[in-house]
Amino acid sequence: MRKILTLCVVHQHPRVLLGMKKRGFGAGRWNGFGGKVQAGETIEDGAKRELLEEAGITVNKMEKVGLMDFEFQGNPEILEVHIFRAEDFAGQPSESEEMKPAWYHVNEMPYDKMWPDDIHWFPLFLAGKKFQGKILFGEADKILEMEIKEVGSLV
Ligand code: 6OG
Repeated sequence: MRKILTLCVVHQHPRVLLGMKKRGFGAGRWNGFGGKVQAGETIEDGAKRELLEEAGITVNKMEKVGLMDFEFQGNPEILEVHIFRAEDFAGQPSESEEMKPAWYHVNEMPYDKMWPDDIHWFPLFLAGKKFQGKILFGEADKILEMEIKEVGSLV
């Protein structure tokens, strides 16, 4: 069983826009903005919708830069997360029920308050690379197996 999710990070070098997840899956962690793709929308449109819902900003152009499969031991569901980079946006990032946005300098990423996988792929993201991989998590979201590779293009 696969669940298609989006994750979008606004990158205006040397800063990135992250959001503190206030509730639900990943609550208490900084992350990009995103969520489930709805029936009838493209994955990219889903990412744009989530940016507007969660951060109050509109993005016209984004690029898919990462594709990660996340699996949790004992759970047959695979989270297929499509990771996008956006540079330009319209509007003022603002807090929503789900996320509290903040800018971080790329050298001061709050990795200790992010998903444990992020420290492994964010450097590729920040370097403008494309990447693909899969991670198996165990108890307390500990990484048990990991495979991340840089790729030339993504579908
Ligand atoms: P909702 O269920 O709130 O969307 N997501 C992850 N992000 C990172 N960095 N690492 C993970 O490792 C993740 N698993 C899921 C995808 C969940 C949001 O969280 C992201 C979505 O943006 C396990 O609708």
